[in-house]
Amino acid sequence: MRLHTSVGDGSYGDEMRFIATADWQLGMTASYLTAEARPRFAQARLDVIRAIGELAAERAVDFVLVCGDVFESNQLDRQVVLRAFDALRAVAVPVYLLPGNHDPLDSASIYTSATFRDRCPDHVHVLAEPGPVTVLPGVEVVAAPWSNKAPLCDLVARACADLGPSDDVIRIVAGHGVVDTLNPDRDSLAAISVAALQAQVDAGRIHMCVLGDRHSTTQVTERIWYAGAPEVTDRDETDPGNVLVVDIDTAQPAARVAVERVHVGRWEFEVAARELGSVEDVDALVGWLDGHSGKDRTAIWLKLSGTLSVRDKARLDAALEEQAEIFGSVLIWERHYDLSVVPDDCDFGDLGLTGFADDAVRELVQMAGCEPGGAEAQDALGLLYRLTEASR
Ligand SMILES: [Mn+2]
Repeated sequence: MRLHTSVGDGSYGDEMRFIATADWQLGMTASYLTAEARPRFAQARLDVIRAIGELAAERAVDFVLVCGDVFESNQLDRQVVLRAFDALRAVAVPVYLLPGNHDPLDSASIYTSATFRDRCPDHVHVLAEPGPVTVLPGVEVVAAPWSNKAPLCDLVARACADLGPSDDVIRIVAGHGVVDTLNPDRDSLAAISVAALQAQVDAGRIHMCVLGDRHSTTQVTERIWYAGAPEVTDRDETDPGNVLVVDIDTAQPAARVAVERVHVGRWEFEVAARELGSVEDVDALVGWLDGHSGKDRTAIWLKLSGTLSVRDKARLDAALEEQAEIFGSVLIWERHYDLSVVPDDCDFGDLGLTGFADDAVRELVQMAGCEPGGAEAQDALGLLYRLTEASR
């Protein structure tokens, strides 16, 4: 074991240290990003492995533990696996991979594919068997791998079932799945019982439990944590982009565990709700987008409501189209869209329309206030406005 002598007042002894992470979801596709941004986002998921390697060196950790969903699925191009291995070579310490619900150890597992078997670097290990495995002298990881997509029991409880006293060993549980205290479906057979796990902690049989599945870093109890995804995967995540650096006092593992969350992710997914009622509101939204840092690594979902004139809506559409070229993506979230376009007298009065075009505008203005067809008429007015303005 590599021992870390603490600095400061020396009130605790030597330590073992590891990085806890999960849910790398390598190979995931992101259809909501622009075509240009998608490969950059995929690359970011690999780059974060290198960032973890740098952090591992900086903090002199003993190993890296990845608690499930390393891969988005068991059916991925060999390119994803080969690139993952290339990135993993930048991690100088042993790396332990736990199969999760996306990458279970079933008959079609990516972990048993020819590419994986033939090309896996020597320092990368798959936690294929449930139960304890010695990762360092005096340190065990108690693994709870998924062997299929629909387990019929609490895999973590099962992996811990036969643990004896931990007199001379530090034990870290590696699991994946939803804990019962956070699961709306409490009757789910596979839910991880927090009470059962905490009882193992209280009995001193385990000293830390790291879980995957929840992509937001979450502390469940003092020693039960979801590491979270090191790079964001979904707009509903509250605290993604982190890994955990875990210190355990080797002399008194039951006495002290220190968990530090370290941000390593570079992408940001953001949801913004705006009520728009004037050109000033439109300009404020555009100004907010303009001032955003890291646009090329940011995806924005807009929840828009309110009422705009045709002219102001056209200004908004043009600005959002432009911003969408710069950001990873700028999307209007359809399910939360409640923006009405109400033609006012100024909208078309200045454009000098005559004849057929003028008739069309009058007809669309009438339709815009009615159902069905109101929304389509509003869109058509906006388009007509922008085309007319552009051709002037
Ligand atoms: Mn996951």
